[in-house]
Order: sequence, then C-alpha cells, then structure tokens
Amino acid sequence: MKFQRLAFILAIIFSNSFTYAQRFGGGEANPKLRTNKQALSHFQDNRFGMFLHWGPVTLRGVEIGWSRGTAVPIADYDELYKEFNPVLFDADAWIKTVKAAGMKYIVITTKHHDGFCLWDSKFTDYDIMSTPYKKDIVKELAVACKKYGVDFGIYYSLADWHHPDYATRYGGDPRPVKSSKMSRYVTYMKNQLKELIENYDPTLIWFDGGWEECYTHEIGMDLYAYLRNLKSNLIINDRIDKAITGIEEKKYDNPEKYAGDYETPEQRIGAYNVNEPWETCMTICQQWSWKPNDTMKGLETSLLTLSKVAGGGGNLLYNVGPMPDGRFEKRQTDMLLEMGKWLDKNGEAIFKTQGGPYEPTSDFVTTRKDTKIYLHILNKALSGITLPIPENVKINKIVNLDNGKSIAFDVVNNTIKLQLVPSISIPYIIEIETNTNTKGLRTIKRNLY
Ligand code: H79
Repeated sequence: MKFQRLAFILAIIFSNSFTYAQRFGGGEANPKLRTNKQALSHFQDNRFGMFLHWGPVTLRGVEIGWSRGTAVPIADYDELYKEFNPVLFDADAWIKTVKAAGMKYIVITTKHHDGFCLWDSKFTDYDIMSTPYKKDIVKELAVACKKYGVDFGIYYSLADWHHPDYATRYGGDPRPVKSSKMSRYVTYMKNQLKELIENYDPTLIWFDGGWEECYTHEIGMDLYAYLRNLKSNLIINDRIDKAITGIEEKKYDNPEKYAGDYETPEQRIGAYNVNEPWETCMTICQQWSWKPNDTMKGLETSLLTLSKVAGGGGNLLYNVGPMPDGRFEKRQTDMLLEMGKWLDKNGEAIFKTQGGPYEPTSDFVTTRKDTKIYLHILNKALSGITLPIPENVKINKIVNLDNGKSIAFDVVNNTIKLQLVPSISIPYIIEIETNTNTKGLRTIKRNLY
C-alpha cells in the first residue's frame, strides 16, 4: 500500500517534470505559448520546404537586409524598389518547381530587415505596389500554393531598419533613436500581420531578427497570443521570442516560458532530437538572396543534408534566391528537380517519418514509420553494418529501396549484421521491415554500435 502511494506520488512528480523539461513536444502545451499538436505534426510530416529570399536588393546581387548601409549606401538601397520590375515572375512556375522538387511548403520573405514589403500593404507605401511591377507577389504565391496543394508560409522580420519607429539602427543610419517609438512599431507589425493572415491565410509565420535589444520577451509573448487568437492553428517559429536558436546551438534554463512552436537551427544540421520539432534553414548557394555566380551546393550534398536532417528528426527549409527578373536560376531548378526524382523513389523514408531510433553516425542515419526503419547510408564505401536490435522487435525483411532487392542478413546475439555493396551514389536507403510499430521505440544510443 505504502509503496503504491509512493509510486503514485513519484509518477505525478515525474509526469510534471517531463511536461516542463521539454520545450515543445512534451505534455499538454500551454496554448499561450504553443500551437496545437495536430498542426505541429502536420508541419513535421512535411519535412522538406523551400525558403525564398527575394526583394529589390536582388538588383544589386548583394545580401538582403544586411547590405543596407554596408555594401550599398542607405540612400541607394532605399530607392532600389523604384527599379524592381520582375516581369518574368510566374507564381505557377515557382510552385510547380516546388512540387517537382518534392517540397511540401514554402516560406517567402514578405518583409526582411530592410523593411520592404512584397505584398500590397495598406499600412505602408514601401511595398510592391510602389514598384514599376505593381502586382501583389505574395497574393499570387498564396493562390498558386492553394492550387497545387503546397503549404504557404511567410517570413516576417521583426527587425525593420527602415521603419522610423523601429528603435535600433544598423549600417550607420544617422536617424536619432529617440525619435522612434517601439509601441507604434508594434502596432504597425500587428496591423500588417493581421492583413497578411486575413488576405493570404498562411499556415506558418517565420519570424526573424528579434534578437535586437528594442524587441523584448514581453513584446514576443504578446505578439504570439495576438496571432494565435487570429488563427488558432498557425505555426510560429521560436524566433518570435527571445529564446532564439539559430547560428549557434543554445540551451535555455527555463525554455518552457518562451513562446514559439519549433526551433530554427540556421545554416547547420540540427542536433538529433525526436521529442521537439525543429527545422534547419540552409541556403542552396552561399547567400540568402540572389548573387550572380554564387557557389551552389550539388545534388549529393543536398540529399545528404536532407537525409541527415530527417534522421535527426527535423525539417529542411532549403533556400532559393530568385533573380531580379522573377525567375529561378536554371541550375538551381535543375538540381531541385533531381532531388525530386530521388524523392519519387525514396520519399517514403523522408516524409511523415520520425527521426531515429538509432542516433546518427557519419556512416548512416535512420528514420522510421509504421513497422519500418529506414537506414540512410551516407558512406559510399561502407561494406557492412552491425546494429543492436531494439528490445522486443523481430526483423522480418530487409530491402534495398533503390532496386527493390532483398538483402540477406544474420541475427547474432540480438544484433543484426548486413552486408552492403559499395555504391556510386549516396544517400541510398535500406528498408528494414519489423514486426511492430517503430514509433514508440526508444532512441538507441551511439555507444551501442
Ligand atoms: O533571413 C536570413 C538571414 O538574413 C537572417 N536569417 C536567415 C533566415 C539572419 N539574421 N542573422 N543572421 C542571419 C546571422 C547574422 C550573420 C551576420 Fe552577417 C554576420 C550578420 C552580419 C555579420 C551575414 C554575414 C550577413 C552579413 C555578413
């Protein structure tokens, strides 16, 4: 009796600590800080999306936002919109490429740190309607996404170095800070975000730039509640608040008090984490916005990134910088279509999967779904693998997904040994069919194999 009572008390203590120990995945989410689980698991099922950084600055081929007042004098930068006329922009063509690449969602810069708005906003004239182009790009993309069944996400920078009320200066901007009033800027953001939600119905808002001092935890919490109230199943990244993940891996003592639905490692593959949603954002070339002759990542590198991200339990938001005339670069489209071809064959090892259960190594990562575990082989020369079999699991069959051929295997002392034939292309996928649902399997630590 005593023992039962103690067990009961311990169970309560531990169930609470699990709820609070995890930032996103654990326990019942606080609706003021997190979206609902259904929306989040749909987001995670998507696994692969396209990030798009675009605006008048592409006319100069330098980095969006950061080059205002550095590579380009502020007075010139702020006038570029008068020449922005992407006459070859075709929303259908973009989204067809997105589909053919196997991507399930997009996130487009509606406003970067430079403050220019890519949609028809009634709250500023510094927008697409003041350019010679005069057509609402965000609207056309939202419509095309609906048409092709692609989730539509928007990027919105909290930092706005152009807006007079935004209270931090960048790039040697001489305007005195004391003339700025953050509360007015917050109202401006709320008006614009409401406009974006009501007019274009995004599934996701990707915030950025909230690291500057004038943007506070209180503003972030308030903004999160405001947006959640406007659209209850909206997905909002962690950068809406101050516990920001990005360039560096950061850990916060009490992350559960911060608003935001998922973590955002930037230009790096996130650490293995199958308990909390995360999304790596990464550029296909070196720069976020278009740069002529920028160095581009190849197909193998791109697919290895996708496998590694999925194996760690994350999404990949792969960034394209469209050209000033409105088109994607052909070499980028060609590479993305090759990714799509690979996914036509191997997509079942990426989409709607969980990461693990084996912790990633440099030779392989794993994903899982239903009764299957997918081994993503990352090393061309690898000639065999020995893995501990998860507890209470039986292996029924092993197949090479590329050619559909069965692979012979031995089970020795609860480990499985399989021989591999060195391959000319990586990653390639080995499908392990088990007798059980692999979803609930615990992570198998790297030191066990
Ligand atoms: O929108 C993209 C970037 O512009 C933005 N986030 C992604 C999604 C971003 N904000 N901060 N950072 C990226 C990191 C900052 C890097 C910097 Fe730099 C190093 C800023 C100044 C020095 C990169 C290199 C930009 C200018 C030089």
